[in-house]
Amino acid sequence: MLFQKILIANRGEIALRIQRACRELGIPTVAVHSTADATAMHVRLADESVCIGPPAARDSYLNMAAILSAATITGADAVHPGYGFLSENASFAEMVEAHGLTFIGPSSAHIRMMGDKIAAKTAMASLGVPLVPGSPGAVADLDEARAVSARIQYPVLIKAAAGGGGRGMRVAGSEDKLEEAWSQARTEARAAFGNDAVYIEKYLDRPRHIEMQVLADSHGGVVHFGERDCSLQRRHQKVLEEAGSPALDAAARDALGETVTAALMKLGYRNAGTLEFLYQDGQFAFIEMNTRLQVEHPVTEMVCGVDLVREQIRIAAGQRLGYTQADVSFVGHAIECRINAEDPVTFVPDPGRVTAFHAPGGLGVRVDSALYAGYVVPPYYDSLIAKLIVHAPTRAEAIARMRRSLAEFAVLGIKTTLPLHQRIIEDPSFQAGDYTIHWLEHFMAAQAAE
Ligand code: MV4
Repeated sequence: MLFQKILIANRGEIALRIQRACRELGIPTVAVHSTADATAMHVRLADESVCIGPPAARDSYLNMAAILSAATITGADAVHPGYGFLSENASFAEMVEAHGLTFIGPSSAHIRMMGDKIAAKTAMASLGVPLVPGSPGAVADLDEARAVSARIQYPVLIKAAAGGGGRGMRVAGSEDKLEEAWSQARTEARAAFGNDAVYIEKYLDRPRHIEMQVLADSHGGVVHFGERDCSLQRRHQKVLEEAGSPALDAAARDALGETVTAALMKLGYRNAGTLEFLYQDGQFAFIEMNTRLQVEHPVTEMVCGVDLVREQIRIAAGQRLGYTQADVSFVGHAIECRINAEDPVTFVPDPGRVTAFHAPGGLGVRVDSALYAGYVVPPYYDSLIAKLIVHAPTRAEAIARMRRSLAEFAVLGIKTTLPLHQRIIEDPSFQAGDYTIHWLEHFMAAQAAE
């Protein structure tokens, strides 16, 4: 018996994704919802549901006391946090365990460690994971910033220790720009995180964002599931992801995979984790680790044939992975398009009533969504409304499958980013796999100029 009942502390497509894994394992689920989500699909499909507060996330999906009360009154014995919201909140993981429940994720100590980007880098460096050249830890003052920058050479990037997702970062192209970048980064870090600790790295000007998916059990078993290329993003919001990366071959994947699994084994890490790397000129450099299930996990599931959420639940219940790296194989290519309720040109959110909904299907097509015809997309939360994932034997066939799936997809009544994806996949340099983290910005600017 894995668990009696799992409370899913999330909403939307990821709440459904977790429910599906629970149902296949025979585990009843409890949905939680805000008053704005009373008619949401994740509530309709759950075995039980509890209203945890008003629409604003801080009063509902971030309300730890309400969520723990919901778990207690329904007799849940485990909590899956999904992504976002409380998924990387170490205090929440601690509180879940203090209530005698199992947190389906890593230990609170590892969540806390990776939440501090300096601690994460220090740990990874000591475990043999390559880093970007930079300061060995926090940089105390402008004099030290000057010394570090002179050593690693300009341009440099000042980053907030409590940051991530791009907040509190400033580039300095030369020494005369350092003082301004330094004070801006400190001020922004203090305002955004209440913590003005910063560190410095060599600024890489045209990297790809490549991340490695790992699972670790509580018996020392650690396996990786290859990489995802998440370079196509806008303002630190990912737009389209692929597994594998068009830039890596099997040998490069195996080598990086070996490095990360060895590191996480030594660290005693448990459950799902993703290590983020910048990749430029054939070199990998670790930047951050995410201690949660990620939005883009389906592309990995498609090429590896693994149910990552099922594995998270089994690991949390103390089970062994039951397979080794040699049992993991990578078949074909997968692409995910994130469909948001947004204007496809300006990215301004466009919540409202979905008047018609038709999802594509057929061989190698997966749609993760909580949408239905008549649903009103609320304005209070993230604008992701669906993930369209395709899998095919080759990347070219995956692109062809994505093209025909996007053409089948109908979401009426609100603006969506479907047309943006249709333009991206027709672009020759996308088709060639020739892109960096800056590609989408340039693509959007070129489209606007046309
Ligand atoms: C960098 C970088 C270039 N050089 N670090 C942005 C968010 C955070 N996760 C790390 N980020 C970056 N770190 C060095 N040394 C460029 C970025 C970056 C970026 C990274 C991944 C995906 C998209 C990005 C968009 C802009 C900047």
